[in-house]
Amino acid sequence: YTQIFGCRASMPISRVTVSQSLTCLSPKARAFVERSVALCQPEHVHVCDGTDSEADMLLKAMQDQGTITPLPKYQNCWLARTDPADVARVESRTFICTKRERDVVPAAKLGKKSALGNYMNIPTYEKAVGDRFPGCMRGRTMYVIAFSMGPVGSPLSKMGVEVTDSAYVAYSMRIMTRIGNRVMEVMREKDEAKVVKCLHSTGSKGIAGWPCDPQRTLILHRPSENEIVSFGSGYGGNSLLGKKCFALRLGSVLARREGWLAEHMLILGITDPEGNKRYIAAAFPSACGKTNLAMMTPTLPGYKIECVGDDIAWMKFDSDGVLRAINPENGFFGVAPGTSEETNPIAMASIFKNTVFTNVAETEDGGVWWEGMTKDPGTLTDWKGELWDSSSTTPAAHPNSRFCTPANQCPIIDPEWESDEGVPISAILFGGRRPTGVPLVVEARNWRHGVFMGATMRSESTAAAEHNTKVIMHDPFAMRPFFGYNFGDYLKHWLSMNKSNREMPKIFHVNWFRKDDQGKFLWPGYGENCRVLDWVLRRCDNMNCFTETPLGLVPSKGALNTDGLGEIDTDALFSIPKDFWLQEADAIEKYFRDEVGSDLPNVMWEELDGLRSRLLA
Ligand code: GTP
Ligand code: SPV
Ligand code: MN
Repeated sequence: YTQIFGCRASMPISRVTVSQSLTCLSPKARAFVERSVALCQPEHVHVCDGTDSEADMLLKAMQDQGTITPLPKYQNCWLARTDPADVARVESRTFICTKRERDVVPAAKLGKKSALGNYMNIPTYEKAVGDRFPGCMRGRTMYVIAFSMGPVGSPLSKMGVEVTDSAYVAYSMRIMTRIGNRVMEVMREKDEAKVVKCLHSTGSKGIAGWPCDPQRTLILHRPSENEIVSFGSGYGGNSLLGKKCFALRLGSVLARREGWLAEHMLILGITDPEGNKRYIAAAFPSACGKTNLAMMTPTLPGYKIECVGDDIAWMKFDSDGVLRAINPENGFFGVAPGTSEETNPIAMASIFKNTVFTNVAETEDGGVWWEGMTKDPGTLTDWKGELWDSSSTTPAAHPNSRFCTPANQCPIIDPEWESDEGVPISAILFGGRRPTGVPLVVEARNWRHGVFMGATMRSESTAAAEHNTKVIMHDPFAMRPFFGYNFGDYLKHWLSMNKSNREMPKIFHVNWFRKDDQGKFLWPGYGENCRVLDWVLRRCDNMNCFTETPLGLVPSKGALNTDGLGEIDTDALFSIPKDFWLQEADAIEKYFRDEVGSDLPNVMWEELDGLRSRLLA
């Protein structure tokens, strides 16, 4: 055994027991598994077939080791409590590894800490793997999960193989991706050179409770090898490697190479009162409302919303020039706090069977609870396993606690959600949490202005990553933690999408989170957001219902349907404070200069000039 991931591997596969012959894997996937076995030296290899009995085996393994407990109030629901140090993505330990730093980090930041690309060179990568993985699965089971991102066999889908020592990861991958024998079959038949290789270990010597090693956590991506290596964390985006690591970081690299888009976006279908159906994609940063919008119950009569996906969109222009989108995922890994019958009844109707809850609180009758779910939960066991009641001063559920639920349980899952060719996208929304200054909705003047809107997105930080103070952060395209390559090149790629023979979607910026002087939301949000979508659709029909502002087009007076909403301060919702926006323009200039530099396409500078001159006109 020679090199794997750049370090010496030693143990031959013949020394481990294997659940089913590795010949079920395609030759390249099999070689990857054999190299991983040699490196990690597990005692047993389990190749996941996707059957129900396998699910039972994984659940039993997790219960035996104390990772999950049953939730008897519901059908086949489970509660996992993580180590308190392993509760979210760790951006500071997440790297893209390439030969040239410039492939990852924009020119302005070469050799310095960049906010837009975390770079690691190849020797450091090889040393990091060599320090962590040899023998890391000794005495334990390695699970092998062949998975498809997107409908199995669709031309828009991609496949991967994840090896992991975590039963929680194996079980969650069954929900979040399409796995098992049928995927392996397609993998054997198709061009398997592109199969993404994912190596994961919790990095824990033991298996009791929640195995992890936060001090040594690393999440590494090697685009040139189609490889992801993750160590030390069992949580969500750190360990379910199909999700952020593959579908966004490696995905964005593949998308650029192959001429499509891999984005942190929900996809929804919306039918208007005339029966006209369109699809909208929307990028909001983590914990900023994608799942809620994707499952929204519209308050305007005659509207119907259906859900294609709540987190990731892969989009490609077809031969007719129509932008087609698929949801590469198979489940929802959604934020629990704030989810209730009032805010998201559709999620509530989806999640109380076949679901793994992570870091929520448990009720006395074996159910779950989180902040915002109901008024009076009584006495609870909080996410850390301690007694909790309404006098407690800490949250019962972790702010980034989540449900992991099969997408097909969603009562409004779109009939086309698994279509091979994807759904046609009419509009793209960008948005974030902006407590001040930013209007409810603004339409971009054209594609390049829309790209500028995406590039200049900012949002209040949330609990979905390790940031702990509430600051307004730049988060271009809601992709800041997920770019797989140089952001300047990413912008050029987006600009290059605009071709004359294509039906370019209209682009909008939305903000559900503007507050008044008392800190109260100016807009009710949730189901009422359909009023904004109603205006968006009329704009997609090119109706004359807008006025021009320095920021772009906003609804003309009375064009936003606010019937029956009660008191809404639309002036405050749409005001464009000049001083605020001149400062915003300065902040954008500084960001472009300090973070991107000469990699920024000139068009972005022109758009910034345009914004400033419109503000000063
Ligand atoms: P990730 O899964 O981390 O990518 O998050 P997400 O973008 O899917 O966010 P999600 O829909 O789970 O919402 C996160 C938080 O925002 C929840 O606490 C919601 O209650 C809150 N939220 C969502 N939509 C709205 C809205 O329209 N108005 C207000 N005020 N809050 C909202
Ligand atoms: C996000 O943080 O955007 C998520 C959760 O969707 S995670 O899967 O942990 O990335
Ligand atoms: Mn997300």
